[in-house]
Amino acid sequence: MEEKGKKMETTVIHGGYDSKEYLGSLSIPIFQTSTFTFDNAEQGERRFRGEEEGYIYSRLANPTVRALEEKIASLEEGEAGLAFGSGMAAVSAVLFALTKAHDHIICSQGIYGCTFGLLKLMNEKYHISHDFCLMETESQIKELIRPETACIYVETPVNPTMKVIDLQLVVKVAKEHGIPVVVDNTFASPYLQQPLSLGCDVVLHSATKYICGHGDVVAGLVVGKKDFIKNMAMTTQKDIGGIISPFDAWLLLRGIKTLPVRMDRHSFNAMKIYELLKSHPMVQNVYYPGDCNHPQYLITKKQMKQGGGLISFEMKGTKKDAQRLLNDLKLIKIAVSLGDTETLIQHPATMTHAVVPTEIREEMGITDQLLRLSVGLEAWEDIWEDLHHALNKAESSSFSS
Ligand code: LCS
Repeated sequence: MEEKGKKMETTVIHGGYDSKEYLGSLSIPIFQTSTFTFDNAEQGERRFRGEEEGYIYSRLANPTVRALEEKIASLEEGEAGLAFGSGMAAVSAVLFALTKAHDHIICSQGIYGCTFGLLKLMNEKYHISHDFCLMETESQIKELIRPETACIYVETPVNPTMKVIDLQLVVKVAKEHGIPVVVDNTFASPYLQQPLSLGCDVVLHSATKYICGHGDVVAGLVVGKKDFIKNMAMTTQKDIGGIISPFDAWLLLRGIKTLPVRMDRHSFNAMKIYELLKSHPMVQNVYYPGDCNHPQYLITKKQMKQGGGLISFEMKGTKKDAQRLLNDLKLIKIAVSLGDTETLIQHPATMTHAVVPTEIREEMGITDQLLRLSVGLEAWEDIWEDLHHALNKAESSSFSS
């Protein structure tokens, strides 16, 4: 394709699409169709047998969706991509593709709440067990490896604690034992981090977040080796069926074009807000991977282009104080999800990670005072004004009480 060897800023715009194939249409058409007609019965048979290239039915493949899959594969520098109707459809399709009953998964300590729920379900229904691992040293990972360990699953930066995991360290141990490494790259996006280029085997996204960027689609994406993706397409995607609609694929293709511009601005705004948050007397701790005081800053520097748009911070006081801060905000919206143009804030202990039992949640570092801020694309001064006002209100009420 003409974008081969080009920079990411060019690939997001031109990658995976050739307008010549679509009557010169600059923007890819939305193939809003459930099925595709065959010229005759024999052609239908050949397509089903895989003897002839061509579309059959939109759960199997669709041209708009295919363009998205090619785009994400080129952005992640992988061989092939697959699109899903949600990030969780992508996570579950990957985990079910890599495991069988009685297998074992090693997982980063700290993952999205529903991924935690999925691991629990897999254990209860299919005896596919898991161990959480800090993944700070090789030996921490090595001591958990068993003959039936089927994959190592890593989220970095971790939702919502913003811990960063050294992917090269994980890959080194995994390769020694022939275990595939799966990375949830949702928080970084391919613009800031490319796990496949660090030796990981599969990368996935909740495309609902930065890939979409505008808060109007729920979707998931997976990139990996051709054979693995082909196998998933024919099994855990085709037969479980968590596909994306052509219109949502088109919205993602549109959003992706501005991914680098948005990520630069998200990161710039987040750094500004981080600097201000850390000096406010009502803030106990702030976690932002782009800051040189972050405990894993050297890893961030090695594997991420910038710190990204997410910050988590602990308020002084109690759960009630954290909730009151949310209620005192005006511009910043109280909502789960992240990576949108709007700045969003949520309380992980009672929202995204409410399903995680308290004891495990605390081990993950999710306290009752922790808040997660997805810094949007508004002027940082306006975002700060809103936060500052609410923090000052919290400070004055803490003095008066
Ligand atoms: N992986 C990560 C890291 C996520 O943050 C999420 C969703 C998913 C997978 C699942 O993606 P979905 O099915 O929602 O597209 N995270 C959310 C969050 O932090 N707030 O709301 C959803």
